[in-house]
Amino acid sequence: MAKLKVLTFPDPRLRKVAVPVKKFDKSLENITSDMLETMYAEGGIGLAATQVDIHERIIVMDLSEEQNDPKIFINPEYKILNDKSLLSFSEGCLSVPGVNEEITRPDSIYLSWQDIKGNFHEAEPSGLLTVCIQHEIDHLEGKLMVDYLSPLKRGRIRKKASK
Ligand code: GNR
Ligand code: NI
Repeated sequence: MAKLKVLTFPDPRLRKVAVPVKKFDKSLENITSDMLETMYAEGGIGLAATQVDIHERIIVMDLSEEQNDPKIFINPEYKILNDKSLLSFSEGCLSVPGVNEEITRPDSIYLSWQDIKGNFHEAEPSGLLTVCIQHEIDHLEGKLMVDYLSPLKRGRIRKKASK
């Protein structure tokens, strides 16, 4: 196991689009294990591979209070079921340290993914999981929470980060 370095905004590597995982092998197990170690060490509730400069469609998450319920999502995809059902949540990001901003996202989604063995799963999540999975899938698409903010706010955050 190894703790990995988390890239921070405005690092251009955070803008890369991740490719699907094709091989469900020991190397994938090692990556997810390192990602979980990194997420726990940094105090995050989720982490996308993009954030540790691995550009494959891998997400780890732990939404439990005790931080003892690790979840792995490989090749996750979602569809918005009802674009009128929205949820506002104060989001933070390990790649945008020190920033917490209210972001509004669709609350009603259909989610599919593969597990570490390559088996397929689907769910209709609600609450924090819908917020977090959309935040993480954004990372895999090279998108960051700052992209939802006004250009003025984004500029201020960039300025602060470059000091
Ligand atoms: O630790 C994190 N907390 C969080 C809070 C609200 C919405 C999303 C998140 S994810 C974030 C960790 C992170 O940056 N994942 O990409
Ligand atoms: Ni993030």
